[in-house]
Amino acid sequence: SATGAMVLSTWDFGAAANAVAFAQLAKGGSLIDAVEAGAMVPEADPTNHSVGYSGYPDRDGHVTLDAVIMDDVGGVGAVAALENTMHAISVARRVMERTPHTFLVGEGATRFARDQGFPQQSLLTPESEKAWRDWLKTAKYQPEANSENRITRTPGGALDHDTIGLLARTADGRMAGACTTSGMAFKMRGRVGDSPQVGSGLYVEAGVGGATSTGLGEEVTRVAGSARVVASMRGGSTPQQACEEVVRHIAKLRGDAIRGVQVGFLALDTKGNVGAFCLLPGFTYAVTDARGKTTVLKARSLF
Ligand code: SD4
Repeated sequence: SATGAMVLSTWDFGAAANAVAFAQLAKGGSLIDAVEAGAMVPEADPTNHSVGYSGYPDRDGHVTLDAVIMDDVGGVGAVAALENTMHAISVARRVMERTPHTFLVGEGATRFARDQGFPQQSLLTPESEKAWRDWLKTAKYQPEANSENRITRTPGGALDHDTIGLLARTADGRMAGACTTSGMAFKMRGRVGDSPQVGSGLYVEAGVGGATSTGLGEEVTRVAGSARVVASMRGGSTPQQACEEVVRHIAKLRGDAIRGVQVGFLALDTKGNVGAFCLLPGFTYAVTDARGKTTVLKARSLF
C-alpha cells in the first residue's frame, strides 16, 4: 500500500506528473520508478514547451535536454545537452544503472541514448520552430518569469510550461527525486542550466530530505541551491525555513542582478513536511498526500 507515500513537484502541470508517480508507488513500484514515470509526463507533452518533446530550442534551433535522477543511497544519473531523445529522464536513469559514470553530455549523451535503443526523433515541433523563428527577428535573450504556467492560445492551443522537479517519499521516509527540462528558451548552444546538476537542480539525502529548483538556472547553479536547502534541513531547519534561507541568500548575493528574475525551491523532508519559496510571486507546486489527493499551491515569495 502507498499509505504515507508522498509526491511533490513544480508548477501547475506537476499535478499530472504526481498522479502517475503516485500510482507507481501504489502498485509497488520503486521510488526511482515513480519519479521517472512522473517526469516522463511533461516530457511527452507536446503542449509543454520547456520539457522534452516540443521544448523551445536553443538559439541555433536545436532542442537540447537536461535531466537528473537520484535516490538516497548514492545513486545518481544525469544527462545534459541531449538531443533527439524525448525521455531525457530515462536516459539519465540508464546512465545511473548501466555506466560507470554519473553524467554524460552532448554528443556522447546523444550517442549513448541511441545505442541504448531509445527512439530517435526531432524534438522540434512546427509550433516551437515558429516561436524560434519569431524570436530570431529580434534575437533578444530575455528569460520571462513564470512563463511555465502561462497559457498561450496559439492555434494549437499550446500551454507554456517549464522544468519539472519531482520529489517522492515512501511511508518509511525513503526518498528519490528527478528533474528534467529543455532549459531556457533560446539559450546559447552548449548552455547547461541548474536542472541536471546534482546539488543545483536536485538534491536528496537519506535521513534528511530532498530539494529541487526551477527558474533561471544560473542563479541556482551559482550557489548550489538544492544542496544548500538540504544542508539547511540537515542543520535543523524545516523545509520551509530552508527554502526561504536559500532564496534570501541568492537575493542578497545578487542584488540588482536578480530584478525580474524568478527562482523557486521546493523541499520535502523524510517525515513528509513540505516547503516552498521563490523570488517573485507566481511559482506554483503540486502536492500529493498519503491518500493520493493532489493540491496545487502558490509558493510564498520574497518580493
Ligand atoms: C534552467 N531551471 O534550465 C531551468 C529552467 C526552468 O522554469 O526551471 N524554468 O535554467
